[in-house]
Amino acid sequence: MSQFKNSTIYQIYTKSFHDSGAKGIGDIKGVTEKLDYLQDLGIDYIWMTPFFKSPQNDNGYDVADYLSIEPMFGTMEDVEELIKEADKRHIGLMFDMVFNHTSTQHEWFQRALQGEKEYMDYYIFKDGEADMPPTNWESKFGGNAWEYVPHLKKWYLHLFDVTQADLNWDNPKVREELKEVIRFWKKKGVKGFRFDVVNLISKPEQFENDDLGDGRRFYTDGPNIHGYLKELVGDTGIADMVTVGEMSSTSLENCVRYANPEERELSMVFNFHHLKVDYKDGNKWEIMEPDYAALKNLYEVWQCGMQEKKAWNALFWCNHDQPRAVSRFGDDQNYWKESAKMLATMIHMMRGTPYVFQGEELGMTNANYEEISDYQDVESTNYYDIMRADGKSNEEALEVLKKRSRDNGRTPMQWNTGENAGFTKGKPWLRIPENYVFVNVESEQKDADSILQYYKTLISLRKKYDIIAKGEIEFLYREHPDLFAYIRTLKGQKLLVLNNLKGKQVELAEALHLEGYQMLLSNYEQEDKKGQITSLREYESIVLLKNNDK
Ligand code: TEU
Repeated sequence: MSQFKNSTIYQIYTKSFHDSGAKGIGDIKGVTEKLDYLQDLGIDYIWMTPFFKSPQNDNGYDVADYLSIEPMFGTMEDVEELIKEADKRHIGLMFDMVFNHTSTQHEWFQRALQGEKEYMDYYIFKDGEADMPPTNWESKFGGNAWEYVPHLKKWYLHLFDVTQADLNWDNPKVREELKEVIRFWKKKGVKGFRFDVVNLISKPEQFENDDLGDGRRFYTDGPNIHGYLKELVGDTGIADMVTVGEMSSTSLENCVRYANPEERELSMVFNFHHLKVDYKDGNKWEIMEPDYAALKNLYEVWQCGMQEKKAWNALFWCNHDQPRAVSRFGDDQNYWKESAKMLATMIHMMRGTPYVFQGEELGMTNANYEEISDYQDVESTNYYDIMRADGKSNEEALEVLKKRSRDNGRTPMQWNTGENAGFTKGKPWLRIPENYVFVNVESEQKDADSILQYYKTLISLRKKYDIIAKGEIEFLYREHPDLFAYIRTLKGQKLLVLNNLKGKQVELAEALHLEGYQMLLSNYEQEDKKGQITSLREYESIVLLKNNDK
């Protein structure tokens, strides 16, 4: 079996994990110091967000040199030490490759700015007048996606921040440079890679206005994307390592190719459709309650669609770009523990590889900031200005950020009840939510019923029962508004997973008979059910196993 199928991957947002000193910023040594915690949790791989040399306009997703370490995070020796120490604990490291764009501080871009033809071809420069961007495409962080360089009389494309210039993958030299980056880190002992927005790398031949949208339909899953991925993976010999591609606004049709072992592109993919079910009219900055029917449907379509073509999914609720799941899809006030555990059960028992984003295993919540000055993220501050210019009041704009800001997922890891939640001895770069006094590692390690202990169990079940990694999936109660249920099957064995998505009790129309089933896990005490289940309590999850009928 492919090694990643019964694995769990832990995502570290380097800047917010643990500061080994008093800088107020998480660093590489800080990760090494916490490896025992991660080993105890039972995870197999760590995906670390970028710590390469970078001006940090987008917290490291603006890379100025892929082969050197940003001093505030540490040194190359620190990285080597981390790889070695992780290896001792059977934990593999996955590094984050941001190959759609570089920082404008990167030497390639700086040389392009000096008019060196060779390096101008590394990026996407178009001729034009100062008042006429080549197309009307929008940047993902707001505003037009082109920036004018007066002395060159040219525009360059930036799908993200103006300091993140898109690379020209149609230039074979660019592709060779990026392969060298992979080879360099592979040689250092890295066990896998995460590829940032990798389905945006292949741009169209013609750049034209988008009369229907923001331009994404022209460059998402672009014309040469599968070829470029196969070349990158094949030429660097990483087809058998763990790789995951972040796929922005992608389609199932493309993902069954990206993540099908026969195509030799990637091990698995992140898609985000399920994380847009609370966007009103698809707009992230318009608040809406989650549409749970849509959520259920999306999971079903993706789980079954990927299974049908033998492609593999990454399973996740949280990452450094998303608000915290318990605040978003659960109830962090009235059913904090129950709903955090239910959300975890939902995805950990599905077909795919689960990702745990730092602090998710503690039930960390949204930040609940009251002031714009608390926010640091470039997307949040840009959109605050856009919302204000569009006529929203300060309070209204802050309400939106409270729910939608990426900083919700980036607040420092909560280690203990001490000063700064044990994250740093200095002043944290981002304000720590007040609930750290009870949402923290140390307290949850002492509590047998904690969210942390529950995650440990989920992770270990995947190792213990093959059916979780290998079983077929089929969905049950498909039209039910509140129940999210599925069955996994493997050689006559059955794993039944029932989740109540809501904070109200659900009665089953027909009692579910438990004969032959063994209770593997639940987020509630399970007193005698008298051989059947007739209802599920608020956010209740139940996992049942039935062995081969002989
Ligand atoms: O994110 C890609 C991306 O498009 C989104 O997750 C984006 O941040 C969000 O949808 C905007 O609403 C990746 C990285 O994960 C993110 O941190 C980087 O900022 C981005 O690429 C650029 O490198």
